[in-house]
Amino acid sequence: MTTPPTQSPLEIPGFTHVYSGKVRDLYEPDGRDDQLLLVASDRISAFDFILDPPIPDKGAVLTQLSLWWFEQLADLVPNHVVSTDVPEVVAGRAVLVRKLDMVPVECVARAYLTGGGLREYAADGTVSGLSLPSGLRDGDRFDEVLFTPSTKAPMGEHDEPMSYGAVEAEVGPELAATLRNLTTRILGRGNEIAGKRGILIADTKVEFGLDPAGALVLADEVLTPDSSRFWPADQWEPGHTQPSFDKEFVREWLLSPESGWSKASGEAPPALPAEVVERTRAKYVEAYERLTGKTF
Ligand code: Q0N
Repeated sequence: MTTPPTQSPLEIPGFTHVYSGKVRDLYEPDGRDDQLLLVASDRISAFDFILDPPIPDKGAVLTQLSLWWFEQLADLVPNHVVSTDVPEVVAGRAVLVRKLDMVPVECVARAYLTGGGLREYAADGTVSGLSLPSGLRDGDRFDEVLFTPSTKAPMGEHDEPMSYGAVEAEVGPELAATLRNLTTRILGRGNEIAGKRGILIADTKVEFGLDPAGALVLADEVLTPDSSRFWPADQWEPGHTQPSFDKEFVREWLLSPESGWSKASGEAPPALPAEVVERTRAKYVEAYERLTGKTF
């Protein structure tokens, strides 16, 4: 099932629109087939809905954060970025990238127990098939970062957990081991850096591709609030759902009586009030500024 984007894609001179995801859009430069323009929109999702209105500057903040992380990770893995010299209409929120042969696995690493990992643990005491000690709580930190891959589901469907053996069968044991190693090291490095700035990164999803020479390259976005769970370190308290760094106000308002919306209704949520939009924008900017030490 694919939910068609509500917004028609932007006209970008010199580029042809090729794909729209929930939050990002892909364009191909006219006259070359070895690059793509990856454009981050200001769209925000919660409870599996794209909300209205968009969050001003979200696309630019997340693009700049991803670029900063690519630099922090450059000694671990090469990345797909070619240039940030992009058309004026998408300045600051787009990157020109190398077109890769994408690896058909969502590479997820988890440093803390929550979300889908917690659901599997509650059901059978494992996370991604690995037996864990009993008594772990929502938000507990693992002794070591786990690799918990999933399938890449089409838009509108949920990614399904994939066993490590299924990854080996899909891409071969050598590439599977490299994906596991790189994905867990990316989250490990992310937490070394973010921890000093008061942010915990509970888990993250990264995507890799192979370049024409067969080298593995980090693609998509990396260690952003859209691909990861960021938690404020000073509020970390295992035993309950941790506050989400970025979407706390959005979720809180949608679930409150003020919104008049019921999650169980299946209806699209109402438009966010200006105050919720502004406070959410401020959280994205805060994450960027705390992590990078730069002013947005
Ligand atoms: C690619 N996706 C999934 C857009 C991004 N460097 C690349 N080369 C070839 N294909 C892709 C990339 C990248 N990045 C990645 N689709 C195509 C991520 N999507 C999700 C939706 O928004």
